[in-house]
Amino acid sequence: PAPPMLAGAPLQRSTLPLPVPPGVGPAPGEHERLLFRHSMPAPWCDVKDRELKFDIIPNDHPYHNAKNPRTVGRANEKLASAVEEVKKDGRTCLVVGGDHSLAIGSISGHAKTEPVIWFDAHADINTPLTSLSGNMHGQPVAFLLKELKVSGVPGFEWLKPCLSAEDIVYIGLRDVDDAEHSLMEDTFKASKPIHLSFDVDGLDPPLTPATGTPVPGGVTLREGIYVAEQLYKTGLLSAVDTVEINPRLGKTQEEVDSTVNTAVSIILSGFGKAREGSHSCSY
Ligand code: HAR
Ligand code: MN
Ligand code: MN
Ligand code: MN
Repeated sequence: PAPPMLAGAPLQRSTLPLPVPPGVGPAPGEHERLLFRHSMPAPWCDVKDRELKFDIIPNDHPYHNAKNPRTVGRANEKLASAVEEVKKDGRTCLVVGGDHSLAIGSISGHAKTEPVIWFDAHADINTPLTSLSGNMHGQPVAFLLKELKVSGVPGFEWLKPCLSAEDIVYIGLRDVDDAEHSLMEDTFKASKPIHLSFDVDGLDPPLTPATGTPVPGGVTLREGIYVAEQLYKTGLLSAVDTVEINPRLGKTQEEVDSTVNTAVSIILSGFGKAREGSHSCSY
């Protein structure tokens, strides 16, 4: 479809219902019905709606620290087939959840599995053995990763892990359990040196006014520093560019200073300076 023309389009207040995990909340179909009722038709999209009904499996005892494994596993099996069909039909698939455990089925069904951007405050990489909460929405990445070899979970007999650690990019993490830290250290011990090419205009313009081609709506300083800190912590950062810093373009000394100071704080973070209150462990 042609790209949407959004300029001037009136903003619609979202009235979407809260996400509902499989098997919990509104009766089957109700969630989708609500969503359908409240959604504004997107005129540039040819939308084909479908509804999945999930069974609640009785006596669904925990498997180690994974609660409701059969119910979640079968629901995901169904979801995986549905996503597969949508993709075979040549369509873009939008899954409206539901908690994050649905990524197991959604990503498996997609299965072309190009890189996955996991945008989340959480790493969701606990296994049934490491999870403290028992919540399966804290575990989908572990189920999907070939490296972690999660197996034997009832309800997931159908599942073949389809992701490699190198296929995952995390953005936004800020609540990671200790066990997840170690799993990530072991699993994402990626091998290749990393090159960070950091254009300061990726940041929000007020942070670096002395740059040639500012674009509104950029990354916050906090986010930028976070990225640099995380890359440092991989131990693999082997080259960093910081580019488009142009003091001549500052209209005042203050603009020059803020641009330079911002760039310096990114660089320092990339080379190991931790903010106060940062995690003290080596991850
Ligand atoms: N790490 C915690 C756990 O495993 C919290 C996970 C919370 N996960 C989500 N999805 N809300 O991202 O229980
Ligand atoms: Mn999540
Ligand atoms: Mn989360
Ligand atoms: Mn949390």
